[in-house]
Amino acid sequence: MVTGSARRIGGRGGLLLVLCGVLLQAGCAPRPAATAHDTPNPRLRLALTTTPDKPTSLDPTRFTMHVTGAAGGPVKGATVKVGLTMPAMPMGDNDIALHETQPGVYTGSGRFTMAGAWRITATAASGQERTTKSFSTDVR
Ligand SMILES: [Cu+2]
Repeated sequence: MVTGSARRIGGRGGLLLVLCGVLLQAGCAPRPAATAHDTPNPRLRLALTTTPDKPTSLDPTRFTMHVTGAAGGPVKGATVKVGLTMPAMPMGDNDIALHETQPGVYTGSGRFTMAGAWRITATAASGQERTTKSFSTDVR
């Protein structure tokens, strides 16, 4: 008989798996940070993530923008870019065009040129629709 040895595998291991899942979700994607330049458009919604979540100055950062319409579906064929500025000082133009890599998903890479608080100003255009949305991120 071997049934006895199989008891109670799992209890504690299952709890550890749950804790790890919670920690993995606690990343720090760029936070929406509305400015006077923002022009919210319910027919052109923008959601941004960066890779890595917390960018490092001078290393490449990948920008991934999900563009969705009023019904939540992907918006294909849009023109999407992000501009990187620092609220605290002039840093010149740092515009990055994003290219559609999956339906409604636009990606591109660029560099933050110093550590500190940066603003990411995203603009998208599709047909007659336009939108501008600002995000903030802390670069180390
Ligand atoms: Cu600066």
